Amino acid sequence: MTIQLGAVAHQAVEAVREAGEIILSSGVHRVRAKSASDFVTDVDMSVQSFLKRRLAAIAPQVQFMGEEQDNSGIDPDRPFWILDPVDGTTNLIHGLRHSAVSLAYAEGGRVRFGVVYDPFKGECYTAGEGRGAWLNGVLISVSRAATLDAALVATGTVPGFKELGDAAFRQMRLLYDACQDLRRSGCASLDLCHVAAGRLDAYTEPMLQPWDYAAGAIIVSEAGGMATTMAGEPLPLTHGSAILASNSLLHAQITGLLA
Ligand code: LIP
Repeated sequence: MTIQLGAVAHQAVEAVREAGEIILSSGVHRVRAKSASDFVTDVDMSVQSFLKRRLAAIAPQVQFMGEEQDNSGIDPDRPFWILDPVDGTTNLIHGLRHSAVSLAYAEGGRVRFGVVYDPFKGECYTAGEGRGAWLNGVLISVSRAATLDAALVATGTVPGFKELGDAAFRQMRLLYDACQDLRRSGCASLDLCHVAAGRLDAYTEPMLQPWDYAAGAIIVSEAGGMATTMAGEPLPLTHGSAILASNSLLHAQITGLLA
């Protein structure tokens, strides 16, 4: 391992918590549309700049991938951070108070550590490879729901990819007919953490980016769940993908339903 993960992870969690305070203390003053229904605010930029500086001081040899910058120079064969400074930007713009800071550390082609912090609820989710998943220092685990008719499932509507809208709503109808009910929060990283904590039984969305899911995926897997592509493969870290996360018991049932 390139870094002493324990010490670096502890400092990274502290930096992410401080970044969460920027979200709480800043109002949104500027909004820019990157594409239809995909926005960035001055708060996203402030959080990304803050964490880029702090992480460079903590581990200068580690590259930095952030949602709000050009990442074409990232060498995936060398360690890199993966940051979504404000996951749930549209929620933030509308004052919905359901957004998170999502940070992962990747080395050797896989995520080794992740932290997702919800500043509105004061809930900090962390996971290290082989070290379990934690919520505010308490071990968490996925639900035991074994059949779809007992499952509460979160979905996504891919607002930045309207061409995938028909596929998203087709998936939702199939899940709506098979499951107990659906939820759509607008914050993928918290949907993943809620699967890890057993509050949701699964989550799927037809297209997400690595910064949306990299941290949440290891938190799910360390909590006993699975977070994969729709084909059950590891999620890519250099480009976007459809995602399915579950408590493991439901994974094959959902991939079969949505095939
Ligand atoms: C959002 C995700 C959400 C997805 C949106 C967007 P952002 O992240 O959390 O699940 O449906 O399209 O990607 O853009 O707010 O960081």
